[in-house]
Amino acid sequence: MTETLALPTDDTDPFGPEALEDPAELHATLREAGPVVYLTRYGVYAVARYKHVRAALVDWQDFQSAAGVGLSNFRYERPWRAPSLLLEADPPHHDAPRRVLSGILGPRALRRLREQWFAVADELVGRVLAEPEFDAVPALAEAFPLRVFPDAVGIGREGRENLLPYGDFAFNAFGPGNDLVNRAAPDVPRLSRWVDRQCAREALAADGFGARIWAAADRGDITPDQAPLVVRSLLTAGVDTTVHGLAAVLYAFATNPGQWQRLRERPALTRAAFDEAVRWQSPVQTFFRTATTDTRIGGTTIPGGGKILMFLGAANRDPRRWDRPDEFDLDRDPSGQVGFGMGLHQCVGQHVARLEAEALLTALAHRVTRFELTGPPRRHHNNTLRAWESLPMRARVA
Ligand code: OVM
Repeated sequence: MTETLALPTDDTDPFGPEALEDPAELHATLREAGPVVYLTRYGVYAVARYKHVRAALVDWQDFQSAAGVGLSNFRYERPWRAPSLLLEADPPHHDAPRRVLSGILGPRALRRLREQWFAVADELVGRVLAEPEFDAVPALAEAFPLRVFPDAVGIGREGRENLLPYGDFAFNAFGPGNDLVNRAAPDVPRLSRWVDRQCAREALAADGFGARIWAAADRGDITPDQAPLVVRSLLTAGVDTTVHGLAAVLYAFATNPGQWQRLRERPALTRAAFDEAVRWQSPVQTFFRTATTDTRIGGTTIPGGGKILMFLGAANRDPRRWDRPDEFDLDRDPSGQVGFGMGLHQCVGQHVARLEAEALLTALAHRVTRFELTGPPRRHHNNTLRAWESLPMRARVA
């Protein structure tokens, strides 16, 4: 006889203010309870151990994205906007847009931006460090991506203040319709109209990521009606993610001055430092999948159409996979962390994010000997992002 263990359940709201403020306790509870835990509040299946999160991420056949990667199940509910051709699609439809964007955002294609982004970072850091104290969220984590990324996409100057609120809403919209979603809802039609207008060929500069997406349509690599939606993916996923990734690494160094010293001694650690910060903070905390058909995870059968909530942040601190998981440590090898996902849908913009981090950290390492928090850091709550509102800091300069 096959032994069947009762499926553990949990009634915590992972999108409630307590869990968003500090998810560590919930993560530990879910990891300890078993490979799969039924979340009674939303009727979804939580996966928090590294092994099973990773397995779900790479198994796109059994865990589809086309029914949405948020709580909403597109089999039964109408999404708030036309689904993303990348994020909310499965093979074969997913593949042509993915191939096009992978080329445009790949390491080879980014080489032309490197020198300029390092110069912009240097100039920005020089200006910020002229003040003895600053808030690293607006002054660095927001300012740097907003200086380089919209220009790289090739959108106009007007309305760029819409980018962060739009991204914040898109990441909130993967969760339940709670206060975070409802408070922003009145602005969404206006924000969406603005974003959609930026995706048109005429709105985009001749030499940016956006124009390259349209050029791919001209070549027939994607269709002309796909091009604006691929541009929209850049504008949705490319700003808030990097802002909070950079905030994570700045927070990591402000609270681990010995690690900053190590980085300054060995600049080659810069790239691993960003990956370790992404592991440690997991700026993207969660994504859902939908069971394509009845599918087993660690002895539990997920019914076809059931939603699986993958806790990337919990997997990235699973003690079964990581030694001293709660420590930010440049000596560890962070590769294998799932903060960028894994498999077919793994973050297509990760090379852009890494380049931004390398430029900013390099500029800071040239001047700053030590960061110190000067007040309490404050979180910004979002249904998907582990985000920051404020990181008040002082930087000691060489
Ligand atoms: C998209 C997209 C991709 C990744 C994350 C994301 C809002 C959106 O293709 O629009 O979050």
